[in-house]
Amino acid sequence: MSQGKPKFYLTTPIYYTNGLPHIGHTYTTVVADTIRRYKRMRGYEVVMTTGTDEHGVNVERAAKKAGISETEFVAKMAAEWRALWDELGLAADEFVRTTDLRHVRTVQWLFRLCRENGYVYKGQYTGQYCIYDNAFVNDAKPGDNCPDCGRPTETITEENYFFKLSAFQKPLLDFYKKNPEFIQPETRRNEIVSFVEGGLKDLSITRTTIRWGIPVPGEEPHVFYVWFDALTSYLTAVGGPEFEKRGFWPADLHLVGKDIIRFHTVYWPAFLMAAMQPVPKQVWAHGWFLMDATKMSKSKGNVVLPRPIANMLGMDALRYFLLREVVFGQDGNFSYDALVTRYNSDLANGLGNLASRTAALIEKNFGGKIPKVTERKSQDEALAKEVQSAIGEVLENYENLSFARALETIWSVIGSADKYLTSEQPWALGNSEQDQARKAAVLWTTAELLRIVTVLGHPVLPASTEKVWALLGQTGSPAAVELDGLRWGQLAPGKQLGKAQALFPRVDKNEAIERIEAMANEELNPAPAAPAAKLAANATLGGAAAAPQAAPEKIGIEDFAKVEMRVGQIKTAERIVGADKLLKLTVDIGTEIRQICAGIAQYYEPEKLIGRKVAVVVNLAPRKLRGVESNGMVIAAAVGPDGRPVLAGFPDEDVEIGARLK
Ligand code: ME8
Repeated sequence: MSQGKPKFYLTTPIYYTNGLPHIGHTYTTVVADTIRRYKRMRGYEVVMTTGTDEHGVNVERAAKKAGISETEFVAKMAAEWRALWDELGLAADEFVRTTDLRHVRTVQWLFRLCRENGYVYKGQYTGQYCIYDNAFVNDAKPGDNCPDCGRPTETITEENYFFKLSAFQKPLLDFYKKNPEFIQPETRRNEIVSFVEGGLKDLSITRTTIRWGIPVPGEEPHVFYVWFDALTSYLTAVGGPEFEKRGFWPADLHLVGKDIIRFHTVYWPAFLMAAMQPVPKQVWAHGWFLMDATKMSKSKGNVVLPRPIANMLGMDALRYFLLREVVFGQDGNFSYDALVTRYNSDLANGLGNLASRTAALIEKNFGGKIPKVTERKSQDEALAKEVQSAIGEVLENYENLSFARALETIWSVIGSADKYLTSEQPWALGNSEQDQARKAAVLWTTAELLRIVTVLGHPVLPASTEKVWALLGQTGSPAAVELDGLRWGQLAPGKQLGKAQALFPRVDKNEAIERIEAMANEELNPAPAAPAAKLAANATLGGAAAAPQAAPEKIGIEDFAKVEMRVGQIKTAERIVGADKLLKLTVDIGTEIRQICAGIAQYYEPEKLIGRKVAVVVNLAPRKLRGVESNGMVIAAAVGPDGRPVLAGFPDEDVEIGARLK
């Protein structure tokens, strides 16, 4: 079994259940998943945890709004988070929900220890509280907004249990000094050290104004303050009070966004010191993915969702982009344009092209069997040397969580292989013995390079490297290769290549972006289930064999009446940069002027549309197309096999603008 293997425990934050995962949450989880895979390939027994942070006033409110109990609400949300991570192949070993009984016990245990050791007392607290971030805002006055989210704070006075954080200023500073690796990256470390040097105030860790929380035993109505509860989940995941049995505590690595570093590097070690329990070894705070230079939030309408990207380009493409685009630790901008550009250049033209080209050449020249090398030239040796030294570099970069650099190195090796093929031109060689020998040397060298790239790239590109692995005729999975034993020269000749398969089909940038955005719109503004779909679902539930669908389901007049269509007049029309198919229109619908995007740019000249009367669906939820808000829809017929749009209109009558279509 796994006895004797060194252990490695890493965590993602446990995410709030009042929203669904966006690209920011996906980022941290992708990083954790990549480290998990990498550490396994280096011989570690790894536990990675994630989970959901389910208590607090936000959940109380959201459940009330949804008209269900908190328990039901969080169960639903936790199931959605878990399902999405599964769908995206981000497989944590443990998933902690803060409503789990095992977690409730751990929190109560940790509190008892802190209290027994004299670090907890009862007091009155009055302060400004941000209900959105579940945190008191230090030094805020009534009327102030929350510095994090900008929303108004509320004044709260209540009896709380306090944690004597002030007693930990010196122990924490000593700890940071003795463990310079504890806070990463360096800049964050400096920030935290000066924050702690500035003095620490005691911290309220219970609430009586909130109902939805873990009860403080024997002290009801006190429930735990959200951070005392949430941080403890890291211990829950690996055994709670009995953590010693599993042997994974203290955690090797807490991965967090920079927004929550203080909680992890000040409060958390202090709680553990107070309870006289081991303190984690490292907290790594990465930067934010920004959209249009601001942090994503649903209220700003600028969230990027992971599922549509994974559906369109594959999850590996998203993983690659997130890790390659931004230096780990710094902020970065997310853009669909950059994503698809990288996909086409690095994955389709880079790795994908090298793999299919190499396989096709081996197929053609050696019947699909990896050739045997009989003689080497200096350029073969040079490439071998480059790859061998890249192995060391990549491992070192993974070890330091320098993902972008690890990938840069791997891709520079891919680039060298392309150059090597171009200069050696194995396709131009003939059938003489000498030419055959040269072809064998060149193609073995390229295949060996590809094998090493596949193994090195596996932690980041788990699904597609499995495919390349099979294509190279290798058995098992690259995940089973021990990175420490990876060397140039291990590719055995004579192996039969696997079947060719599309790895990263090239995509048309504009089309791909439009499709991703359409899927994202659908996910953010789901259409209510159509009666037909509901009926079909019922039939299946009833156990009847799925009957072939006959004519489309008829809808009642009341369903039709839900669609509000009006006569509108186009006031302005212009093309949208980067979106060949879309026109941005402003349309007068009688009561207001609306901005509407229409997919008609390839068939209508914008200038000729001005003044034209069109049929408009006016009660469609607003959505963004290629980043441009569209508030309504212009009706067109789809004509011919290409679905050429022909605008519906009113040529014969002088209809009034705003008239309703019935
Ligand atoms: O803070 N860019 O949960 P949360 C990069 N429950 N990462 C981002 C991001 C962005 N734009 N947005 C979110 C909580 N993240 C608490 C944590 S832990 C004991 C309790 C990631 O749902 C990043 O890791 O607000 C950030 O720290 C985390 O999601 C916040 O998730």
